[in-house]
Amino acid sequence: MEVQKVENLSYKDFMNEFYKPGLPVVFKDASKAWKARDLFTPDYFRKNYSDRKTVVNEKEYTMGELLDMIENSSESNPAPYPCKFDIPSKIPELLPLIRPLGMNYAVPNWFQSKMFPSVVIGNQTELFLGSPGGKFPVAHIDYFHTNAWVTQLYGEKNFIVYPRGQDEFMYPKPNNQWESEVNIFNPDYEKHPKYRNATPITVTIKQGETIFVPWGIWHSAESLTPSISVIFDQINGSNYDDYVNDVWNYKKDGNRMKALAVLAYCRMAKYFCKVGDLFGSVQ
Ligand SMILES: O=C(O)CCC(=O)C(=O)O
Ligand SMILES: [Fe+2]
Repeated sequence: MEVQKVENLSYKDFMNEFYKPGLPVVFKDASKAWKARDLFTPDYFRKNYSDRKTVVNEKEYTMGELLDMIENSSESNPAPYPCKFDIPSKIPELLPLIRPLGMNYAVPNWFQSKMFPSVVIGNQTELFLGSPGGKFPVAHIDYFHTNAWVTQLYGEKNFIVYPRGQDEFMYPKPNNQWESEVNIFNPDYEKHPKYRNATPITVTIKQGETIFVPWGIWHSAESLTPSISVIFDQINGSNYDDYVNDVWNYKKDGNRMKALAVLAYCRMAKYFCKVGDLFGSVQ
């Protein structure tokens, strides 16, 4: 498997060639739907949002502090990665700049439906800041069977994806099946001999490009330069039942009544979202 880069792909061809078979793909031009394209730079965030705060590795930083760290980081001494800001709660001013969120490809997305509040479980719209050598801490499958869309708005990042069917080579953690025990950037083959059979595919996501990471695909990432990305999640009729099942498994051992109420709500919402799809209401 290789990750193709496409341009001017029709929605129909995307659905048939990549979405339905669950293959990752890089769009060279999807982000032209967003005002954020060519606007997001470290200087833009320093000028406008220097005071916004987020927590990285349990420590609170301002955007300005993080940008300083990123500017001064080197491959051998990288700033922490990823530095994430939840866009709706921390920098809501960015929302109009990343509309339509799905760039006319990540549709339908039931997380965008009025049936779901933006804070619903598994739904994230985040700004990621990184610097050269900044590696995602763990190879993983995204929680809750969501599809992920990662748009590189400044700088470059390597994305590492694995073809489906390589779970046994990835050594899922016994206490967390979504995360790999293998340090894929420096594998220990004595400890994880089957990882030799894994076939990681690395693709460089350049400024303006977007990678679609279908649910269930092992992946990780590494920034190559100072880097700004926007990441959001997608659910719809194709992964919704798995999503609901994951939400149930996550919640069932807590407050049982609450978990049952969430389950009932999710099941009911499915029918409203399906009807919405018929009318193309979710963009
Ligand atoms: O762009 C990246 O660093 C990878 C992010 C990712 O895979 C995630 O947040 O789940
Ligand atoms: Fe991920």
